[in-house]
Amino acid sequence: MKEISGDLIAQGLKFAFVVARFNELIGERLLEGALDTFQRHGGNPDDVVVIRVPGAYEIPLAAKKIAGKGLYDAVICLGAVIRGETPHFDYVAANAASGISTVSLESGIPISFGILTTDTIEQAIERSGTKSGNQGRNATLTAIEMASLLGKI
Ligand code: INI
Repeated sequence: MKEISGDLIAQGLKFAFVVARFNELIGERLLEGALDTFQRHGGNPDDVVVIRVPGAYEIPLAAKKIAGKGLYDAVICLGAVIRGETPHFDYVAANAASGISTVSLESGIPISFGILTTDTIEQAIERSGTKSGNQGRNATLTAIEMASLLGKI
């Protein structure tokens, strides 16, 4: 039996981080956790580009453009979509999720989903560096593992 799995070594990997400015406070915490995780796993800050977009809805287009350059091993998408009183949340969250998955399949590189979709700002704070961890870290770890895995398959 042959088994293949990715490792968690970021040394030599080039990553793009696409961050939504909407709910900026949360986005910056996610980015902080993401960059710290990249470096703690051996990644070099010189191998990183950070791209800022207005909101989560715009993330897939920017991810597609940067993935298409062929310069990066993975793209990490970061942001927070927080439910309001209208169905706007559903459209923004659904477009971000399906757009990111489409871009990943089309580009052939890992595009990880580090976008929080929460009912309240408190839930977003909990998932961006307080009691429920930091989704930016998880998304970065996933991207490191997937970039490594794709290199081995
Ligand atoms: N964008 C977000 O990133 N998070 C949100 O919670 C959000 N809400 O709730 O409206 C949001 N809206 C903006 C959207 O992403 C687009 O920037 C806008 O619709 C223009 O295309």
